[in-house]
Amino acid sequence: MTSILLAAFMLLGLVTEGYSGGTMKAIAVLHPTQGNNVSGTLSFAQGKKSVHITGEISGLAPGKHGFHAHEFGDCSSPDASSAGGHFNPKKMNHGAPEAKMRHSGDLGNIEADANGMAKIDVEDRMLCLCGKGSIIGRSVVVHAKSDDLTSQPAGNSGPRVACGVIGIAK
Ligand SMILES: [Cu+2]
Ligand SMILES: [Zn+2]
Repeated sequence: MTSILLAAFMLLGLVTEGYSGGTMKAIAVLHPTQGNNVSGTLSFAQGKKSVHITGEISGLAPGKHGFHAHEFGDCSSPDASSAGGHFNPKKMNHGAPEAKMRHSGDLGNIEADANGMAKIDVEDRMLCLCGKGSIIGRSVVVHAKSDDLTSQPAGNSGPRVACGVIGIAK
């Protein structure tokens, strides 16, 4: 009897784990590219229909900076070109974060204050930490200039000043 109960609880435990078992949180630690001083940490939390991105990035020039998820989780090259282009699994054109036609990775701009600090608090409905279009193992890149949200293929946002790989978090 006891062993049956135990088995039932174990099964229940497995089932419960299964339900919450998708990756619900992710993190990206951003490091400066060569010649820059931009760094920060971003947290990603999967909601029912969106991903909530929060964090702080410092060492920026005051003003707006292009902010995207890029295809490859590879920040190894000095200019972060190794991260590839914008993450674009749906093969769309570059656009604004609120546009229907956009790269999945198009997160628009972040804005740094006079001290070069940007606080990020973004809810994005196209990104996911799940399935085929997951951004886990991709990267986040911050650019020197603002993303004009229209120029192809990348919003004319200039060189990459910071890059961080998106990994699974607790
Ligand atoms: Cu970018
Ligand atoms: Zn794009």
